Amino acid sequence: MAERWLTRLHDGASPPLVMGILNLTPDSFSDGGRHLQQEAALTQAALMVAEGAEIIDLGGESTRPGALPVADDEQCRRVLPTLGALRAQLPADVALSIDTRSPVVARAALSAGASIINDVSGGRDPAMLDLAAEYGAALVLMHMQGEPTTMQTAPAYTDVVSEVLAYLLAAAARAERAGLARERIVIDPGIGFGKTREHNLSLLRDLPRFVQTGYPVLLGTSRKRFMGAICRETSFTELVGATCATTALGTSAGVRIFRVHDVKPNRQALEVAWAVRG
Ligand code: HH2
Repeated sequence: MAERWLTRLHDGASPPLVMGILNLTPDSFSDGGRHLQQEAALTQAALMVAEGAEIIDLGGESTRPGALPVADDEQCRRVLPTLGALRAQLPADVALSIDTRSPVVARAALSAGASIINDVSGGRDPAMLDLAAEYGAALVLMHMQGEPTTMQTAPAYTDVVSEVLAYLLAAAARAERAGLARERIVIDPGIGFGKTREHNLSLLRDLPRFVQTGYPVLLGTSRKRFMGAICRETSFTELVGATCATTALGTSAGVRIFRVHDVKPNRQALEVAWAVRG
């Protein structure tokens, strides 16, 4: 367990980690098109690291509700040059993560210097699990009901928390059977991925059940629409305070990684919540 972020992830005496979001897409829901020029992407990544992000998560495919899949070669075209430049420029202890459902894209990213695969399909493609094991990469397994194109049409569960938990435990067991070390597996309930507002709130309320699995938990609520509905805010970029509320709650519950667009305010929220937790 050589990497610093991984040691910290499992060190109960260290505060949670921040994963800064770098979407290299024209159409992401809150920051689409903002980092298409490599210069802008590098500047944003450097800012997030200066503000306290230990991980940068690069993505070339939006998975917002209604989004269509993006071909592997197009994802690679969007992500690889910036990933390579970041690996050359950023300190070695800043980890790079690739947000993709494609094992082809993930393999290219690992070869270019990424060490984490963030798979919002939760390892549906067994080749992703084999790939993570082959590279000794960390793997984020996120729960999603359905596909981005249709997932918000009519999400339905009998017991959302139990079903999401069971799905993630089964995915993690498959990853371990594929040969991935347990300490490199991270689970994520997938806030907003095939879930109504009530489903999202139930998952947030029951985060301790995810923490009790023993796998480190990642939470991704940043600027998400269900919070805008709660606080009557229509502009995504105005949801920083709302995101920080969930970061504080998640810290109290034992979440270990927060995937956010706005690093500094979320780091403040988690540090204060961490200090209170004692
Ligand atoms: N949410 C998004 C994308 N990737 N990965 C994980 N592990 N958890 C999440 O909650 C998560 C994720 C969606 O947010 P964003 O990247 O801001 O938007 P888009 O998918 O439109 O690029």
